[in-house]
Amino acid sequence: MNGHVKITVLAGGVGGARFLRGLRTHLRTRYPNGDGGSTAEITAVVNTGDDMWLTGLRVCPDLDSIMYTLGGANDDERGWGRKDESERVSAELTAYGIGWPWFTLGDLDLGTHIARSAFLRDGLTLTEATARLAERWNPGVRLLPMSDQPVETHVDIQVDGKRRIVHFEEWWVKHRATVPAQRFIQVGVDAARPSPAVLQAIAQADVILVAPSNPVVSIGTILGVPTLRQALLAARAPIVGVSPIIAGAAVRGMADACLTAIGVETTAVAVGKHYGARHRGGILDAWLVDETDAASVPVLEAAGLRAHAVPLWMRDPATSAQLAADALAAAIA
Ligand code: FO1
Repeated sequence: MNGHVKITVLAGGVGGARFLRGLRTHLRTRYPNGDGGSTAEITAVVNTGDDMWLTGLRVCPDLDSIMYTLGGANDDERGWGRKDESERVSAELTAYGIGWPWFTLGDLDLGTHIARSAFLRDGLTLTEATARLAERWNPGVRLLPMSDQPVETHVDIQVDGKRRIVHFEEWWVKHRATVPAQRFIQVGVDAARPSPAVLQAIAQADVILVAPSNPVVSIGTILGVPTLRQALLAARAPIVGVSPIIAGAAVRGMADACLTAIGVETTAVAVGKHYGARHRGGILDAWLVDETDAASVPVLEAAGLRAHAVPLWMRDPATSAQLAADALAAAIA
């Protein structure tokens, strides 16, 4: 591929952010532009199903995870939010009894939510607001919300003997996904459409990657936006996915709780089959599994998926970059 290779990545929060950081590192060495950057163009199509209005502000967890991580401002230990954070305003909000006391909006993080909400109130789309915020962080990746229309993941749970439908973050953070999710509801999804920028990023990509994000509430939510799946099927680019499950365990978060809720086994094979081979109505041309799952390669091949067993653990920027290189290699294999 010539200099201006275009890579489009479907991504959720933390797993997506690390994968994008590795891809950026790899492309800076593979397609250097002479001053530390890359001639390659990376576009992330990001899940907005975790978003919510909280204390009057629009909060976009996955967009912010990726923006902070690529901007070098994320808290790597906690896995979300800003490093060097403080919580003075959050304590005031709790004192006033507003917001979610179990969902902390840090002082620095609130700067992002206030700025985003101001842009939205000025009439900018979420795509435009995201671009304005990202300018400051110079992430080296174009961040696109999957849609400019709001889509919120809500979860139907049974807690204290009562059936309730709660926002995803309540299930995920307050309950730590320990109460079984009966089903996920994508509020607003019928009225949502991929933005023109998203459709263009899919159509013009040389390679499309599915990051090792939560296959249900991140990648699944993106694929649930009407007409987005069709755009993937029509794309000329090969589509390569990276398993978020290694040796039968979720790498991060509680993806297993989500997979169980939709009746999918927590294995690299089951998730690969869940996404499906593109020539059989699914979205993948190739699927990367960890070396510990190498025995599953023939099973995946039998399901019509080209499969590659490579190291999937993203321990540090170097291993993340190698994973990105392996994913691109699988695209042109
Ligand atoms: N995760 C937590 O475990 N506890 C929190 O208090 C929390 C606050 C929070 C605030 C803003 C934000 O963008 C993300 C936040 N997260 C928190 C992480 C969030 O649950 C995840 O980023 C994703 O939604 C799931 O991947």
